[in-house]
Amino acid sequence: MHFQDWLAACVNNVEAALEKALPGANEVPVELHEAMRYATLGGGKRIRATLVYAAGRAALQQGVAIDSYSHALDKAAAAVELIHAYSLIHDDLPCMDDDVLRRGQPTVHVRFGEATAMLAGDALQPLAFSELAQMPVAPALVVQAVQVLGRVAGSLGMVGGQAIDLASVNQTLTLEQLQFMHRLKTGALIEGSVLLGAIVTGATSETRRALETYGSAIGLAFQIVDDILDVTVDTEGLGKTAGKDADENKPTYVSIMGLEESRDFARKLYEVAIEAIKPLGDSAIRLKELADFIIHRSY
Ligand code: GRG
Repeated sequence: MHFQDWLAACVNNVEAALEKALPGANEVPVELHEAMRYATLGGGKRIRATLVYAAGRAALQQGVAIDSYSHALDKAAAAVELIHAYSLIHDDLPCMDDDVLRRGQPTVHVRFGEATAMLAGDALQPLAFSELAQMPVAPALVVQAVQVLGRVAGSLGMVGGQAIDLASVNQTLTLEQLQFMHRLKTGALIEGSVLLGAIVTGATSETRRALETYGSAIGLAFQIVDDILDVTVDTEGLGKTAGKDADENKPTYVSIMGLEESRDFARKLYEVAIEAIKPLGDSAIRLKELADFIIHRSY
């Protein structure tokens, strides 16, 4: 199957899983559920979900069919997208980045009001863990998955990175400080997505270590590419930088390293990621293609 077809199939699968996981739009409290659905089903590249599927495939023991894990992978993929959707809702709030557009549409607080937006984000988070709890795999693997998602989404991961990011407005950061912040804010959930896929299909500890290296490198590369796109591509239509935006006063890779060095750094991280998965051979082909996609994306 060509990469684009595989990607489209992953997106379909996770969107069907999200549709199943989310309460219906007519379920009370209606406005809260509408807001949760609006935030979660309204597009997005679904990179984190596709990393779950790709890592699950790469970690599969020889001779085992991926089909026996597809339901569990759907649930893990939905879980990371639910956490991602909640983080975007909260990140867009007036008390954070105060953005009015996301994925080309009004942000959740603009459409539903601040209180509902906050609650929608709050409600998406436990739903993610509930999805993991329903994965049809050995209970010990469910426990590991819950522990990993808790770690990467919490104060030592994404939320911690966001706290450092907010504190860095109008501050001068060193490259090391910027990197630490992004490893937590953006990188942790991306690395966690890779790990969840690996846990679901029962990766050996050696494979898990390889995938950790891949996930950590590609997670940081994703953020660097994001910073590069912010200055090289007009993303207004995608709502990335629309409206009053605290981002203007935040340090980025491009502001600290310059454009060309940022590109070089992203390429180096790509090479680290590719090197890490080489021992996994053909089973890691989708991870290789996703790394290419992340590095070369234009949106
Ligand atoms: C508020 C708890 C909390 C956390 C927010 C991830 C994050 C932390 C904020 C997102 C803000 C942002 C624009 C970060 C830059 C990198 C990034 C995560 C971009 C958005 O992810 P994509 O490009 O989005 O995967 P799509 O729309 O494709 O899902």
